Amino acid sequence: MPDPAERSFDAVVVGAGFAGLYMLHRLRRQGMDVRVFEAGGGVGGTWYWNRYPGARCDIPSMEYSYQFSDALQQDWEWTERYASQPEILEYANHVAERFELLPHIRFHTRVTAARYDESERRWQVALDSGDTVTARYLVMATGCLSVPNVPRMAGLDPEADNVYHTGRWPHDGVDFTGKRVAVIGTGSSAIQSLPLIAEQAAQVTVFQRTPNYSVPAHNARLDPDYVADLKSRYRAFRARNWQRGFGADFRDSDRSALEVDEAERLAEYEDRWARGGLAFLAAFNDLPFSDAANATAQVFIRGKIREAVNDPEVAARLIPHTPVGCKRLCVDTNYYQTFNLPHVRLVDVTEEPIEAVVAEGVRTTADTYPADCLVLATGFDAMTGAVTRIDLRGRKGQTLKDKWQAGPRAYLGLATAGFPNLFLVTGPGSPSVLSNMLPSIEQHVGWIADCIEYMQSKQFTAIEASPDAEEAWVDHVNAVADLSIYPKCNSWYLGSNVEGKKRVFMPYLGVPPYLEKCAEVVANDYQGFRLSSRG
Ligand code: N01
Repeated sequence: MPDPAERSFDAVVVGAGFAGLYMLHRLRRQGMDVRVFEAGGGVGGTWYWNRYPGARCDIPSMEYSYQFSDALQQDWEWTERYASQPEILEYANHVAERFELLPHIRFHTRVTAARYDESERRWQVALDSGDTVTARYLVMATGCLSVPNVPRMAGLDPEADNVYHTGRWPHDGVDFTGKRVAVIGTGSSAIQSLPLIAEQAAQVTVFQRTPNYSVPAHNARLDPDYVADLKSRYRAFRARNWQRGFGADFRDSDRSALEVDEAERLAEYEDRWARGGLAFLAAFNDLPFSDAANATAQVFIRGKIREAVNDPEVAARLIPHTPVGCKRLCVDTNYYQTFNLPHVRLVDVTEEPIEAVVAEGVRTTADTYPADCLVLATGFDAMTGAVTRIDLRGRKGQTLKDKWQAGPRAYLGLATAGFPNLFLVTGPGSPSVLSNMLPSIEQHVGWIADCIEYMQSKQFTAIEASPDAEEAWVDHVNAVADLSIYPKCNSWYLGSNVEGKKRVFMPYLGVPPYLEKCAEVVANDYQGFRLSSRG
């Protein structure tokens, strides 16, 4: 990168997923010189990497898209109720081309380190190519679920040709025909991919550590009349829904599960089961907060698992004993039914822990299960992994990894004290994964872009979250989480899926109060932030 103009930017954005693309678009529209660095070979972020069979979104496609351009909203045609990974990736590529973003993105380039230069008030950003660039602002658009969690297992070589992590799936697919496949993990990625892997494979052994609740997707082609109707009022429809967290499909209830009689409660659960999707969780307003209310949903889904799975012993192993929604609820097509197939078996690793991956397959304390290939559906170092793996150093050389050792600390999930001019898109402490990600990304990017515009108009050169505001916000995030069921089981929301990671609830529960707080901060001249113009 010899050209000096290629070394100095107004802003550097890390990641070319939906957050990075829109950040680039917004800042360019504000006349800024921006460069995006992306480790992958194309745009799309999570949808670029997660190409496993059956990968699709669990938010209805009509609400999983940008709202910033009416023309884009009207032009783009989704084909299914839940969009498949290839279609979402096509959409990301379309956006990148349509808004002429590609020339400003450098692919196959990983940001390895970044250091805040206090005298210059600029970030020095190191790339794996060996180059260093500088920028006034550094935006981490690195995604909440982007760093694969690879389990530590004796004999496991994650780079081996016959080992596939769902979050790093080969671009030309994997042919499992006639193969014996071991699948480790039973989260959303396994639940989506297992039925399709089982269609091809000669034998599948699923290694389960914790069972998960899953509701049917009932995916289908979109009815053109339904699409036309929505599009005729799309802007208002989306504007209203994005403030409700998960959108219209969720159909939030204002009733407690405990204030209705059993017949009414069952009818509600049956109706939501029949319609499918995450809306099951919104059947009653106290499912995320009351153990007793949540227990009614648990009993209902356990009954559905027993109905779906022929062998009662297998069904018993597949039945979770955690609150519904405490781990992210899964959405499936024939997941439980797949265990009725004669060539699919379930191994509970709490009964017989995995000892090693061996040449013949997977060895547990009880047996060796033959396998020609291994699917690691073991999830991600969620919410913080992508940020802390970069050697980020703020004021006085403090590293973010050290600062977040005891759990992430961020003000509104947007910024973190000690790291001026660094912004996080959907960082810890924002609703992010507990909302429809696309509108949340748009809200964060809009907030950051407006903030930068404000700084420029007032000739400020640095903005930093104040430690007091940050501490108060982190306390509030934890206090709200403690009122809910979320801390009651181990999940990636708490980082407890990753060995050695501090157990702290990371997202913020509550989209409407979050939006209000963000607006209030701006209305009060960036309350809780320190802005300065020295330098
Ligand atoms: O990851 P996960 P995922 N030995 O962490 C198990 C989104 N997503 O990729 O629960 C044995 O949920 C682990 O066990 P445990 C969505 O938000 C969305 O499936 O930690 N097992 C668990 O069963 C989702 O929630 C979509 O005890 C081990 C599994 O691996 C998130 O991404 C589709 C293990 C990991 O499940 C992550 O989903 C896909 C070990 N050492 C993903 N280590 C949709 O939109 C881990 N496990 C529908």
